[in-house]
Amino acid sequence: MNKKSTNVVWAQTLITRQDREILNGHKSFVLWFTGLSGSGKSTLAHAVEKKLHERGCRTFVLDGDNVRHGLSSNLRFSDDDRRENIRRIGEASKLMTEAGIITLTAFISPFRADREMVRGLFPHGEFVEVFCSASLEVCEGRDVKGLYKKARAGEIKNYTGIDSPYEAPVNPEITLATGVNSINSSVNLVIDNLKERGLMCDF
Ligand code: ADX
Repeated sequence: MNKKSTNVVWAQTLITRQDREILNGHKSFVLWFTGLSGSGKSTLAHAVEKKLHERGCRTFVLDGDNVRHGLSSNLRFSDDDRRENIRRIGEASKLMTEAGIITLTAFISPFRADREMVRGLFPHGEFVEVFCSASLEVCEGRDVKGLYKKARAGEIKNYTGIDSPYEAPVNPEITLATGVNSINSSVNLVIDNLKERGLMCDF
């Protein structure tokens, strides 16, 4: 990205992120769900959020479909626009974690380099990539929004998995086999993994 802002200085704060984490009683970090459309990203992000919320954590979900109605409403689905979409979400997630919030994001985020760019915004260990692994057949079979059908018919161009690529993570922190596992077992797997990483108090 071309940085165009000049003559700006970083403003110091009196309250630090650590102060906020102590007040909240938990660490803040980002859980970055990635996968094909229909692979279960949103469903799982919201289900994990519910579990964390019930246990007293401060959380927020940034969801692809919602963000594209506002923050990214001027972007389409070209490679460049997807990159800019992910950059914005990455920066928004960083602000939210600075505010002490456990941030869950649900975007296809199809390009490895873009996800790595976001990872680079965070201190080591605070970007947790969650790969929702389901085959195109499974996702297309679900076709909750009817968009795969439209893409096959040529009514939507650059549809991920059809005529635009999805680059699976090479070494994600968590892989969820969302084509076969139940929502509940995937949620438990995420929570257990977070405990192992020391990202949660032991409830
Ligand atoms: S991303 O590639 O930039 O990460 P994002 O997660 O924001 O995508 O948006 C994906 C959602 O937009 C899909 O779930 C689908 O509902 C809708 N969509 C519309 N057009 C496309 C397209 N060409 N490719 C993928 N998703 C699309």
